[in-house]
Amino acid sequence: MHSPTLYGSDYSVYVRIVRLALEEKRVAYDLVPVDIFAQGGPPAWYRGRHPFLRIPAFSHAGIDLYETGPIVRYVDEAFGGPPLQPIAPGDRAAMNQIIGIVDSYAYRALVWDIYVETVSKPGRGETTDTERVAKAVPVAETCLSELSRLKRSGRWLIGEDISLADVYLAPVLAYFEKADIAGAMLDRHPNISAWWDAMRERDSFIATEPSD
Ligand SMILES: N[C@@H](CCC(=O)N[C@@H](CS)C(=O)NCC(=O)O)C(=O)O
Repeated sequence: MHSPTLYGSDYSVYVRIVRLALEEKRVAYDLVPVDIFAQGGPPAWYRGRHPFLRIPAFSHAGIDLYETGPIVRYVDEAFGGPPLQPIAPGDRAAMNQIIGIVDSYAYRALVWDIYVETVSKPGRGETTDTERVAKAVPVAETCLSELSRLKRSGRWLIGEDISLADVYLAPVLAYFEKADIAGAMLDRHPNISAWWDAMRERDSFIATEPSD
């Protein structure tokens, strides 16, 4: 079977989610660089891969996909290796609920509103939008307390087996933890802090570290 091709950049949270899934499944893949934030936009051909101009896009054996949710579920189902989705309906629903929290609330609040505003923008000499940060903090608190409540006992979010829930949350926390306020917020949720310590040591996580 041919290796899949992933289009995107290693700095992207969503590209890293797919890369983590591929690494966990031990699937070799080609990463075709697409910088979605390049001046002047991504290359014109990329619109054919992703009409909404987001990263990632994905291709394998004549199947062309965009949107991380279908991509990682395809990766899990089309390749061998350890399953990344639990079988029991309740467990699978809990996994999908965590994915929904990351997609709908955590990505925006923890990455764009807190990390970008308080770490990347000052790093580039730009001014932090403090109102945006202030609005995001309670959303981030709710995300962390809900993740903490939903986390099952065991090493990973849905128990003893790593799943797509872990793969979704890790790249978001990798940015969020760089913000000054993150440490105290994570300390209030020891089960999420312990999970984060384990995730950071995972081979897949180390292998997908952004290049800068
Ligand atoms: N719903 C998309 C979201 C992907 C997404 O937002 N990717 C970001 C990079 S992490 C992006 O392409 N942003 C470009 C932009 O917002 O213009 C998915 O699940 O794949």
